[in-house]
Amino acid sequence: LAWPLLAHELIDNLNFGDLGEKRDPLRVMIVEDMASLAGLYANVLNSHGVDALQVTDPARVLDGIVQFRPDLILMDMYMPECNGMELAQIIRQQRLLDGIPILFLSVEKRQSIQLDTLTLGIDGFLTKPVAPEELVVTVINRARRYRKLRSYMINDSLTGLLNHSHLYAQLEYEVLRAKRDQRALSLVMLDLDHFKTINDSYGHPAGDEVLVNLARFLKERLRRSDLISRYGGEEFAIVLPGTRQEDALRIMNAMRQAFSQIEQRSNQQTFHQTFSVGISSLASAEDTTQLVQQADDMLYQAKRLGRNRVEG
Ligand code: GH3
Ligand code: MG
Ligand code: MG
Ligand code: MG
Ligand code: MG
Repeated sequence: LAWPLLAHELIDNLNFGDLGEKRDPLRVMIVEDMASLAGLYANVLNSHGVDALQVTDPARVLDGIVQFRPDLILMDMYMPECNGMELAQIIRQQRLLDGIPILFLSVEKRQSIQLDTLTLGIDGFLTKPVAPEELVVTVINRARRYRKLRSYMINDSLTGLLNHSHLYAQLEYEVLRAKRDQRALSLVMLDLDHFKTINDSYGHPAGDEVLVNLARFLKERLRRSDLISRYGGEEFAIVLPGTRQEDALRIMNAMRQAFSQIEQRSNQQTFHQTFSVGISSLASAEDTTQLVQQADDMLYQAKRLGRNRVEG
């Protein structure tokens, strides 16, 4: 199968819409049982700078979404093992995937059926055979809009880390997955020590800068699969999938020590900032609620025992 690539001016312009996409290309998941068709869509999207993941097994869709973090899902409506409508409804029920655009691609031409799918929360309908220009323009526009909105929904505006509510939704998902796969998982609660005095001594903007520095420090040192969030004002939560309690303790102790040695700067003055950490792990917690409670308790313990320490 080959698709003629038409060098349409409009489509070429789409490629330069957003420089950020050069570093972090838009991601589209293609759910289509016919591998040759999926490959065709993937090729045309790839040639316009879009990263496309082909999924032919519907059972792999949910995990695939969480790992690949698509900006849009392009889905076949009729697949032998699974009805696209049912799959779309399952996706719509996941809080973690709130608002992700789902476009159907189908030979279905009956308007009444297309309307039914829209009523059930599908964002749009492309009728096969679709012109490559229509596919590219529709997909890129939708994906781009969702990426922008999603960032407002899930990220903290000061640090760019995940916000509290998204971290919690992710944590619930990761806990279920870790239990299913019998894998380890640790949760870290981190709180800056005597942070109020930093604001009082150097001013609120200096405090903000410490928060941004810590966020960068955490991002640099942790793995891509770790979930880092600003959980509250000067409190951070980190989910370490696949990490056992003793390893989490070792990792966080090394980070605590390294961070405490960094010279923080504000105008002409320099100072040091420390943090305290509480850690819990799935080995000793039943569910998300217990995990959070135990990490909180351990953080409280770390504060009580003098701060600048890790407990778990
Ligand atoms: P402890 O070691 O017990 O945690 O002491 P603390 O001073 O860090 O804790 P406390 O809860 O008393 O005060 C937290 C401070 O964090 C107070 C608040 O002004 C500051 N804070 C919270 N959010 C922000 C923020 O976004 N920017 C700045 N600059 N400060 C913040
Ligand atoms: Mg099909
Ligand atoms: Mg406090
Ligand atoms: Mg504090
Ligand atoms: Mg606090």
